[in-house]
Amino acid sequence: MDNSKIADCFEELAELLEFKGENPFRVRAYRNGARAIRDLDEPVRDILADPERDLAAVPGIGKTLVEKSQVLLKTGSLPQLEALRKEVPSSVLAMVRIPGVGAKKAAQLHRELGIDSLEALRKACEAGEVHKLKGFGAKTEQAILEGLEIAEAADRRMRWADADVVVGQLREYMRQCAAVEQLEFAGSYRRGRETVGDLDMLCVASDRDAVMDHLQAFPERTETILRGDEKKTKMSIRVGGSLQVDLRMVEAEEFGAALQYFTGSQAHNIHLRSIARRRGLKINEYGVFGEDGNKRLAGRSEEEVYATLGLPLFPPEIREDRYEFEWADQNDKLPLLLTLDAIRGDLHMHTSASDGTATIREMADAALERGLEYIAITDHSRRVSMANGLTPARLLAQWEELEEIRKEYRNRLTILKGIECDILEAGGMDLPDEVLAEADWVLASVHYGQKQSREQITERILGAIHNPHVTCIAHPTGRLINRRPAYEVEMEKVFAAAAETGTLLELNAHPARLDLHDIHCAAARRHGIPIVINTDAHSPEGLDVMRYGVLQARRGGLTAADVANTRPWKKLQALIGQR
Ligand code: DGT
Ligand code: CA
Ligand code: CA
Ligand code: ZN
Repeated sequence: MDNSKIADCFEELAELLEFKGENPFRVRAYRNGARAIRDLDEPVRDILADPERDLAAVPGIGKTLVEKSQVLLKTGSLPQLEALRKEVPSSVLAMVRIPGVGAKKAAQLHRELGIDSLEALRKACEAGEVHKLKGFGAKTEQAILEGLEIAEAADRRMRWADADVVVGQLREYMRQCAAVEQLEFAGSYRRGRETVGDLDMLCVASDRDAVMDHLQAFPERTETILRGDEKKTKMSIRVGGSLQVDLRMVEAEEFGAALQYFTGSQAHNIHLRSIARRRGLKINEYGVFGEDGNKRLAGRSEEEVYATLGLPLFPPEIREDRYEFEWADQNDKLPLLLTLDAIRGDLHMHTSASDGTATIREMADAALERGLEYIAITDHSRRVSMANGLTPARLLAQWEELEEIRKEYRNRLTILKGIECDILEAGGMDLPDEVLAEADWVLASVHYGQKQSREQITERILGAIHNPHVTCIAHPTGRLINRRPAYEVEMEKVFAAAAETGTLLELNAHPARLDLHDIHCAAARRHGIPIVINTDAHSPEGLDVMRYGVLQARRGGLTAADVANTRPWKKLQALIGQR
């Protein structure tokens, strides 16, 4: 059993216990433990097997989790988990994931209406049975219906970062097949879309049967949906019980055309076809052809396919027919999109002072290892009591400690005094202005009252933007991909106020958040608002999610100049100083 499977078990345990109404701190302990194990860079098995080492010394992992990990490794299951699974069927648990339901309401729906699946819940809502329950109402019923859409979409589409794990395994595995000559993943995965419906794998091979046999033996394969027609061009399998992978076999001289076609998007392809037609050419997955349809003018490489149409090689991330063709029209060269190596700092991370697992020094060392020049320590403020948020006194004490640590890192890493300060439900900041005034970097964020009305939540966020001590709004819309919708905040007003006051907006790089999303990034760019891409790390390894943020920023058409934390800290400080 590998780390991610162990983490899955603890995550599920947390969910089941939450459903049962268990103590929230215990639930949180399992969640934190799951996260810590997922982030470990060596197998739990190895740590446990080494008598010199202590798994409980890993922050976030307590004694109970160590014992349960031992049981999992030895027996492959947990009696407590098995019992809970019997008690709470997974179809019932699926309700917990619906925004607007949560553990308590799900339990009530199950108990009082006997609802045991998403489908049954939809029917009950549509029949108007749900709003009659105590504690529910017409508004809740409506929210559940909307939440159902998200829950059902989550069944169909996987987050990019999860699909990327499968891609990594498949790349490694397919490399072991001698018949493979060229292999690439196309589709929404290659475009870096935040969720992926299925994977599209293209392959040039000396022996198609050998490649298909090899794929058939992929250890994570759970089903073969289809295998080969006469021409042996297609195969589809399912991996891990959920993600479909389509394999397409192509010839080397059409590889570029196929890669272009299957990368899409469909809208991009349709636009491309109309450009080809205007030039008297034909384009399809086999190549670019003259009008008579016989002579292949391009096909081997994508670059050649685009060049034949008089177009640049568009980065896959912007092939959505949003602005790429306009860009190509207006510029000799496309703007260079942001790359990971341009990021110099990370301005959102937590330590063990709130709900992180590591100390300031450990986070600083991890940042140095990743080549960063500066970081901000931004623990939660007191309102987030579940995460042990900081009171003014504790924050000031942290900053005193930080002054000392700074000296050790001088000339190597700039460590900023920061805070992730909650925007209170009634409006206003969770910490007094005179405390915020002492910070180098103030993130403001909403964690409570996320379901407030459009007016209320927009007013709250605008209030934070107008607070002169607030430098940046963290995860501005609050959405969790496949999990929770955005606040009803009016983003146009947020953009206008941010542009007016010089407040920065975050692109939170956590793969479940990616907030702001690509379209909002493009809008911020139009408003001239610098974006800050942050990891929101809760552990040293949490700093590695930066790449997901960069991918989303590229989809939004952002260049290094549009992203504030590509600047050295002194320049970024000057930018903030203008507000
Ligand atoms: P997904 O899988 O839903 O996340 O999204 P995609 O974009 O990967 O879509 P998929 O897997 O259905 O097809 C891969 C690409 O193949 C798609 O982006 C564009 C191309 N394609 C598929 N069907 C059509 C079509 O009917 N017309 C055109 N022009 N292109 C298509
Ligand atoms: Ca696809
Ligand atoms: Ca597909
Ligand atoms: Zn945070």
